[in-house]
Amino acid sequence: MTSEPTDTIAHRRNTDKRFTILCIDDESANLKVLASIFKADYQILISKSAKQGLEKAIQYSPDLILLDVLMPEENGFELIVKLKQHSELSHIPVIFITGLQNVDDEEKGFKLGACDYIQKPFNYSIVRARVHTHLEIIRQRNLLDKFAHFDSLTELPNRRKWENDTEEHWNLAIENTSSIIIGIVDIDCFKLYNDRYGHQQGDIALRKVSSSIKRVLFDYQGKIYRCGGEEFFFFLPPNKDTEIQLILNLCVQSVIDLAILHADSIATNVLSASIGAVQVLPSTTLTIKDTLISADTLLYQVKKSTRNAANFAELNTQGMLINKDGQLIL
Ligand code: GH3
Ligand code: MG
Ligand code: MG
Repeated sequence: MTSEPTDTIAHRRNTDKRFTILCIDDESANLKVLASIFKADYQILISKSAKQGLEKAIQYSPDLILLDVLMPEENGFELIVKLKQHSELSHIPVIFITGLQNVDDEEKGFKLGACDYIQKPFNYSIVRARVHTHLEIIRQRNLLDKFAHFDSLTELPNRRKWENDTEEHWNLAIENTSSIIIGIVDIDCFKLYNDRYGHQQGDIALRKVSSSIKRVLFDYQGKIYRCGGEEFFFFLPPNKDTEIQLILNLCVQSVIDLAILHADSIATNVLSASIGAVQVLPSTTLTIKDTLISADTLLYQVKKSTRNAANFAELNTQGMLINKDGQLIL
């Protein structure tokens, strides 16, 4: 075992307390060494058995797992199989740390899904360098994921994320026989706003409008996505019709409360937004697309009348829109 190297610039740059490493080893001395190597840089969790390790992985969802191969009861090979089969844990990189010198064991570790294999006794610098390398890959993967799923102007999740999430929500709602609310927000007379105040001011307004609606929806466990230029899709969990209308009115009001002057608006004298939303009981006979078309129909009605308002209705299992008075909307 070599002595701990002095701190280097490269090492300091890699320090990131947001990362959590779970170390699983039946020998306390090994856990102590691993903790001492990483505790200045990362959050460290330790487990003395595979069983406890799995529990901690589920509870804390670490960024990286350092796993001993030889442990009594359940060994590291058995645990990695469970980790890779677990939908919430399978993405977590696992590095085996082992006293086994056998090439076949190393090959087995990789075949089971390990991303690296480090032999004991540890060389501090090598363990540290390898862990840093894997965390750097995770950092870059997270960044790519962020770019792929977030809109840089508003910092809201984007259409791609919406498509992933709606499908998940939709299938879960079918499983639980529970309804969901899907809606569309569209800024009123935004072309006229850009024309009068310039595109740059338009961008600033877009950011303000989206974050004000995001805040309201967040209070009711809702989530908003930027799915077009000045168009946003959102979810809300199921609720009483009167409560939903109230939440949607709060969203509309939150935009008015920003008091962004819009002298050319035909709706009012400040920037405003219109909303169309439907509550639906997802089933195999309806699709997310049908629901969005219905929300768009409701939005279009607002745009044709006052703008600066929210129009809400139920979409029944036959795909018909029914308003709060029980009347069919065409
Ligand atoms: P309506 O009330 O009927 O929705 O009218 P509108 O003018 O808002 O609708 P329209 O679809 O005619 O125009 C949308 C405008 O939104 C046009 C486009 O320049 C503007 N827009 C879209 N994306 C952005 C953006 O990222 N930044 C800015 N500043 N403007 C955008
Ligand atoms: Mg618009
Ligand atoms: Mg539009």
